[in-house]
Amino acid sequence: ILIGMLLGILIGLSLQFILGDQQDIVIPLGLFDFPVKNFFVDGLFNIGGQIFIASLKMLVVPLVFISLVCGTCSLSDPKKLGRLGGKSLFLYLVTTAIAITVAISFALIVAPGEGVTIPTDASYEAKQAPSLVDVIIGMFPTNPIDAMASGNMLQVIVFALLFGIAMALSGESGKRVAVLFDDLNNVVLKLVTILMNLAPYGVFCLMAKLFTTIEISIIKSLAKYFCVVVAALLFHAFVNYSLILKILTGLNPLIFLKKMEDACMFAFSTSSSSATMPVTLETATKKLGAKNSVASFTIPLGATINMDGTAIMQGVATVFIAQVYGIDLTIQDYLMVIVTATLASVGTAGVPGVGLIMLAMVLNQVGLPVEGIAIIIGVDRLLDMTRTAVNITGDCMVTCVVAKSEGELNVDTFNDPEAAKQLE
Ligand code: DAS
Repeated sequence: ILIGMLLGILIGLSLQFILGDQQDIVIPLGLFDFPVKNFFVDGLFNIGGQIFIASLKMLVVPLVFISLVCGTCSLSDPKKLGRLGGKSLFLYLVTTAIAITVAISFALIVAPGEGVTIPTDASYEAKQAPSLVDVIIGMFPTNPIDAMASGNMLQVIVFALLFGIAMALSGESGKRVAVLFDDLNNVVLKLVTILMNLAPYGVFCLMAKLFTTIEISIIKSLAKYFCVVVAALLFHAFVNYSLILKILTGLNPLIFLKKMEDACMFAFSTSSSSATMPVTLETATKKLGAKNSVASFTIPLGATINMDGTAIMQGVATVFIAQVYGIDLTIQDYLMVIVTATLASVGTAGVPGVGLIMLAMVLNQVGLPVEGIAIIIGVDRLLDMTRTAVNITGDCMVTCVVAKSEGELNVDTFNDPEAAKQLE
């Protein structure tokens, strides 16, 4: 997968360099002219990349529903579900608050917005995100089939939990259905493994297309902003997660980070926590040793509401935009940013392009001009890839902490470097 990704980036950048300002390279072949970019980038790479993402997203709803039903009905004590929910929600919110605090601190130290001129055409139409109340009410599906068809993950999670609890309380019938769901879970996990074989090619196509077309030059004008976000992301993933994991579980953070490699490459290539979820779930159970009864709940929940990487972008972007517009924010404003961004990650669960929608909410909260988003949107695509990798790493870290605290993590599997190597 790593080779596929690097090769794709290399080919994409080379094509971009060869193309220069031309729209396409045409090779005359006598009978017809062969359009290189059109055929490879808009054709082959585009089709390959979209099919790969579609194949991952195709798995998300069946995998989450079946594994969560299996996980929930296997919980011997339904009260345990309350503990799992409480612990994971608490940890998800705390790590997001830590993330944005780190981001604001880094941005205040480096001051990336100083001296950046406001482009005259800065305009950005903020899409409205649902309110927290709407999200909480909206978590309960009126039609579970519609929730699955539309990929409303919070509703799928709630229905799966309720169905699993009902199965656990249904005596013999519940036991018979549980056997069926266990078999279904094995089949869907086999499908995930089959699709992993596509990964190197799919990742190659996604990277080749992206790096042929992405505006690398824009990074220069926003270099400080870009570097501060990446530095905060790396700090949060390598330092904060390592400290929390070590302190709360005693597990070796280096082993954890090494085992997160594949899932992070998927997240980086797809820029989507939900598309990466099948790989994240496999990583949490097969590589990190968390039992399905925990991971089947914490991973889908995390992919939906836990976005530390996104919160980091929001923290830096808020300080950056305030500096560009010469607006001084008070300590109260920054505390408001931390609370708003932390709660917004729940409020914008699973919304596409969630990072910028949440950022508009945060900027509004502290009276900053939302059109400031237009200044940073040019580098957002590259940052989205990196922060999505941090988002899913946070999901797995919390899963390890919750599983370990419930005695549902197999430490031998966690420490075994060979565990699930075949997942690649
Ligand atoms: N791409 C989002 C995700 O899937 C993150 C973001 O938009 O910031 O996690």
